[in-house]
Formats: sequence, structure tokens, C-alpha cells
Amino acid sequence: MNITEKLIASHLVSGEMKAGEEIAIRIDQTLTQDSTGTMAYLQFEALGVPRVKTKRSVAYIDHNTLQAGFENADDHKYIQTVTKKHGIHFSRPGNGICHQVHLERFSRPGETLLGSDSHTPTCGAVGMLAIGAGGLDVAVAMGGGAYHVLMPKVTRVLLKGALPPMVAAKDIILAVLKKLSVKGGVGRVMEYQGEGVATLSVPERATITNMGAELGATTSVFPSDEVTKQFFEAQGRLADWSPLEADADARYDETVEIDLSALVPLAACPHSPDNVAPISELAGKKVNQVAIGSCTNSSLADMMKVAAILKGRTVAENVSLVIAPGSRQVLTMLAQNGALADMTAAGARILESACGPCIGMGQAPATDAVSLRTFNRNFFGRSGTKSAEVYLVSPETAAASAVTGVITDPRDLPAVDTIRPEKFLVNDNMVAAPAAEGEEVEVVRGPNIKPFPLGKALPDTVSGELLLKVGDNITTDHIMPSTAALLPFRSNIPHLAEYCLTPCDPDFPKRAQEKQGGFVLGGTNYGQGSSREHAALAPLYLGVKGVLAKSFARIHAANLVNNGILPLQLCDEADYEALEQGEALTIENARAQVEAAVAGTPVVLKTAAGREIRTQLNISDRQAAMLLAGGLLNATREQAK
Ligand code: MIC
Ligand code: SF4
Repeated sequence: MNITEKLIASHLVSGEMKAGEEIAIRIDQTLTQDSTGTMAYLQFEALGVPRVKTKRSVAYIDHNTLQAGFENADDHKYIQTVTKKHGIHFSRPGNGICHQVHLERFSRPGETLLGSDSHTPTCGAVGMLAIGAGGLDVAVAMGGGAYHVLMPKVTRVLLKGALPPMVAAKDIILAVLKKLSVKGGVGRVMEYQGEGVATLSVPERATITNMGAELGATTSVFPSDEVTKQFFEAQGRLADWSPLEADADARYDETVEIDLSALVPLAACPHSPDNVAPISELAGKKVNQVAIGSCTNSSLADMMKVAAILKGRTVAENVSLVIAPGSRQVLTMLAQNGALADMTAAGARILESACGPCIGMGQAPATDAVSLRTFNRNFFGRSGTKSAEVYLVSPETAAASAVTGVITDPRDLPAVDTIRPEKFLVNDNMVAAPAAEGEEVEVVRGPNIKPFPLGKALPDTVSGELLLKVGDNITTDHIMPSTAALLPFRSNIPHLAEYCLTPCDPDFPKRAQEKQGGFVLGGTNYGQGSSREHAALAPLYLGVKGVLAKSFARIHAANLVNNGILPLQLCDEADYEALEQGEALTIENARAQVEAAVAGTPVVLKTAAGREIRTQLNISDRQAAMLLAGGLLNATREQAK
């Protein structure tokens, strides 16, 4: 077996391990962050389970830390109290970005992790099966329920050779993205193999598994080897380590080769992580902002390289350089070893250990600015400035460009070393343990926490207007934007809904409400990007009944079904061209059609002119029950009756 198969086989609850079949797996650990967590815990409460049934569940506060009003702080308080009550550990604000802290302190080779954040696969760096999902799926897993997913194909990414100096792990994943595109990983686990693996430290592997999310992959995984062992030892957690590797005769569905020694520094150009070009082609372009951090590139080793490049130099006058170390462990170690002083002496602006500018919480670039970021997503508008050009680069490229003021190939500067600390500074005092007697904890709910919308049982006739037609690769940042102004409202769907799909059409929310809902039409890979369930809840609130698309991203499709919205994949792509915004669409005998869709029978929609549009639902029995009941929560309640 390969590593993926071993991880799945040891957690399989039901289903057949045949690519494309629905399987159910047992979840050992969960993580949530605050911007999806409030909703996930409201849903967990609705399930009525007194204490989590996982081995370890952790709630992080890392996204909404701006606190421009009371809303964020109220959410933090709610999450702190609800987790204390129900047996969940609580990583307090300032302790760091969920994926960085989870990797450092809680990851375990051989275990499964389900997180309400699309970058949960980060922990695949140590041989975990770590998957991102919607908040409701995570709530169910906390309650002891299995996680359902399609058995993935397994792609072997064969790493050959070793990286040249000043070429980074980021350049490896950018090279994979260039090769495979933002849809290249859909339905697959990317399993890293080959001689190059042993040359990469755990944080370098984590950069790669983290950004595997941008391939659309179910997850990415590395073996757990001697390098992993050393990382656990340095984290004072040797007891949590165990080896995991593929059998010598393991089989893979496909193989992609990357020769590390031939790689050069790369950048993902605006506005997609797969729009990759060599830095040499961009060199000399004037830069206005450099932002270093995020769950992709904020490890101690990354920060030490940045500090070494900045040491004794000054940030160029035309550049604003911001740095957010990924965790309090990283920040404290930088403070203790003097690297932080090298950064500030050069003129870096230090941000707290949180997501910050990566999710548009501050540091929006100036009009038409060129912003170089070590992050993982450069979707249109995500930085908070629509006219900004955001490039995704390695920490080396970012730091080199910050001091020169133009996009710079880091190989033009003297090489800096990568460190592998023998001992990390361990202090878990910012992780609050749950209460032994949860019943006694009072859950505090602020006024911004509104009830979430619930779907209704599917009627026999589903009809409505085609409210909006959009193109390929529509992201959840288009469907439910997350700017500093909107992120505080993650527990207030009525407010968020006013911004639903507005980057595509500012009038969409108004039109959807006037027409009492209807359908949306997308191109390929509709809903790529984040795991945010709000990209289903806001359309649900606006009355969207179904989304037609050429294809869907995995997590978003699951979120639609979980909330009772039909993800209808066009059988004939020509229908995409033919359908026009404003057309009336009807699904007759919808309930019977959804039941028949489990066996692969197309669901047929009719236009006003009587033309038939054939679509596939790609659902299991379990999902059909959800769609009929109007979502997962309704279906769970019906089963409990
Ligand atoms: C992101 O990077 O887009 C986020 C913000 O972390 C999201 C989660 C969210 O929208 O809250 C993700 O990746 O799932
Ligand atoms: Fe946070 Fe950005 Fe990572 Fe999402 S991608 S978890 S916003 S740092």
C-alpha cells in the first residue's frame, strides 16, 4: 500500500477503497479557526452532543484578530466558553496560526485530522491524513461521526535531487501548480516520494502540503521518517512520533516528477496561484509592499532566512515590509536569538502571529500597488485592494525584493542557510484545557451571533430564474468575500448575504431576494479555495436552490449538499454557452430525480422554452437524504426521530 491507502485503511468505517467511491473514515483530531469556528460550534451545539468524542480537538483564534468592533471579541468569547464546556482545547489569540501551531504541538503521524479550514492538509507534512472541510462536517466529526469523502486517486510526486541555494520549498509547490493547475489535484491525494524528500525539513514539507490546497487536492502527504522524528524530538514530543512509509511495491494512479536541482525561484502572478512564472522574467518590477507570513511560510526556518537577508540592510524606501511570524513559539525564539532585532533594524513592521493580511485583515495595498506575499492565495480582491497586483513568492524572494525595492531573484544575493533547530522553545500556556465538568460552564453569546439559516425539505418542483452566470475558477472569495469589513460578521449570515457574489455582480443579492431565489451558473472548478461554509449559507439565505456548473471544487460541493443546495454538474458543456442569465428553470419531480441521481441518472432541468438541460448530481445515498431533508442537520434530526 501507499501511505494514503495505509492511512485510510486504518481509519475506514465504511465504503470500498476504490477511487471515486464514497468512503467514511474515523477522525482522530479536529481543528477549527475562529472565522469558520463560530458557525461550526453553533452547529455542534445543534447536534446536542455534550462532549467531543475525538482524541483531540483544538479551537484556534487566528483569523479575526483585528477587533475593529465588538464582533470579533464576542466571537472569541463564545468560542472560548463553548469549547471549555464541550471538551475542546482553546488556543488563545496570539498563540499563532492554526496550521503552524497544530503542526508544532498536536500533529501525530498515522492519525486523521479534519479541520474547518482548507489548509488543514498542512499536517500531512508529518504523515497525517489531514483534510479540510466545512464547519458542519467538522461538527459531526467532533460528535463522533465519520467523515465522508470520495476515495481519492493517489498521485505520486517524485522529488529528485536537492534544492539549489536560495531556491525554496515554495518554489517546489509553485512548480507543481504550474504543471497541474488549480484543478490538477481534484479527487486526488498528492503523495510525496523520492530521494528529494529526505532533503526537506518538516516546515519545508509543510509549505508544500499547505499549498496543495491550491491544487484542489483532497490532501497531500509526506512519509514520517528520520527527519520527522528529529522534528518531534526538537518539539519535545518524541512519544507522539511513529514511522510511516509506503510499501516498496506500492502502486500509484499517476506519477509527476519534479527535479529539485533544476528548480529556479518562481512567483504566482495575479490573480491565480497557478499563474506561475520564473522570477527572472519579472525581475526589476517595482514593488510597493512585501508581506511575509501566513500558514504557508511562517516557520522559524523561514523567518531566520528572512532575518539573515535583512540583517545590516534597509527596506527600500518605496516598500512597506510587514512580517507575521506564524506562532508564538516562532516569535519568541526570534526575540530570544536576536533575529527579530535584525528585522526591525532593517525597517520591518512586525505583526502579531495570526493570518492578518493573508485574509485581508489589515495591510490592504495601495491603489495599483505591486504586493509580494509569501502566502498561498492571490485571488482577485482578497488583499482588500481590487487594483493591487499580488504575487506569491518564497520568503527568500520576498526579503530580497524588500531590500532592493524591485522584484529580485534571491540568487543575486549571497546565499543564506536553512536551520533545523535541535530544540524548539516549548510553552503551551496559551492553550486552555477544557473543563472537567463541562455542564458548569456558561456559554457566552454576543449580540452579533445570529441563528444560522436552515434549508427546507426539497419540494417536488424546484423552479426559479438563472440569477447569475459566471466564468471558470470562481473562488469562495468571489462567492462570500472576506475583507476586514466582512470577516467580523461570520456569525451573522443575514449581514454577510448582502455581499454574496458581489465581486461578480454587485446587484446579485438584491436581485436574488427580489426574485425569491433561483439558480447560479458557473464554469469549471466552481467554489475553489476556502472551506468557508458561508459560501453556501449566504446563497441559502438568499434563496439559491441550485448551482449549475461545468465542475465543482470538492469542499464547496460538499458544503452545498450539507446545506440542501443542489450542485448540478452540466452533462453537456455546450449548455453553459446556451444558458442565459434571466432564463426561468424548473426541475419537475425533483424528489424522485434526486433519489434516482444516486445511481447516476441525470437530473433534468427545463427552460421556459422547453429545452432540457441534463445535469449530474454525483451524490451518495447519504447525500440524497440530506438534499431531500434540506441539509445535513435536518437529515440528522430526521434520523434521530
Ligand atoms: C482562507 O485562507 O481562505 C481561509 C480564510 O483560511 C479559509 C477559511 C475561512 O474562510 O474562514 C480557508 O482556507 O478555508
Ligand atoms: Fe490564515 Fe491565510 Fe492560512 Fe487561511 S491561508 S489559514 S487566512 S494564513
